[in-house]
Amino acid sequence: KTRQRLVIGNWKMNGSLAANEVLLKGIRDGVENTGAHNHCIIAVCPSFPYLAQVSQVLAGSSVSWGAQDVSWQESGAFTGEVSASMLNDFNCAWALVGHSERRALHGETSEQVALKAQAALAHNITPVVCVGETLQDREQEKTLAVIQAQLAPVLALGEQAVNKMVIAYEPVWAIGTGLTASPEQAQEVHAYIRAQLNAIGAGNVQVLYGGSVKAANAASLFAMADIDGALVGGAALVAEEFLNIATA
Ligand code: G2H
Repeated sequence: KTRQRLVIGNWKMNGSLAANEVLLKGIRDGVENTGAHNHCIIAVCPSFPYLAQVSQVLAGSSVSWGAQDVSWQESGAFTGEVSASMLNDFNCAWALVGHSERRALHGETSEQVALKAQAALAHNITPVVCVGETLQDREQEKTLAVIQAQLAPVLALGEQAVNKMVIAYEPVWAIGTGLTASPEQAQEVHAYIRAQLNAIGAGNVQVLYGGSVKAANAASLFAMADIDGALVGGAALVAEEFLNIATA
């Protein structure tokens, strides 16, 4: 594979100043000691209030950081929202957009997700666009149709934009449940996403897998032709486990 590997920790709504300090130093120092950054790009996405802390602790290290969401608006009367230019102030390299928890719990639509990706790009932040089917979708054999519908407004932004993105495939039934898609199940969807990307001339975009990734299953997932890394939730909250995924 010529595409650079990428492992991103999505901390979700976890952490505290004290706990983050330990975790960040563990990751930062562990990356240097293991040389994990020679294998892949490593990043963490904390909750918004901790971006300042993360940018301080990780400054000058081989670990980058990002946000778990971003507004599609520039500024103004959008209570509770955080803009891409604000993320620039904290040197965020990444912004997750369209995580299934936001789609499910906050009603985010695929059109809104595309707008968020566009807003991130406008501020030189790499959007990590999350897609994935529910268990019901899968049982009704709608997986690929759901992925296609979720990707459509994003792909409509065009080759130039999409080439600056990362896609994350996260089957909803595998998120935080301990259930993981088998490498073959994941690869089938990754290959489909790759074909969609290829069709608009963006075949080299990194496609990450997410959903109960841990050190024990990372290597077999990463061995698949179209899996370029992982978006890691629970296992990203323990430095050693996260590093073992990055070196897998
Ligand atoms: C999927 C993933 C990270 P977890 O949401 O985005 O979380 O690894 O806990 O399933």
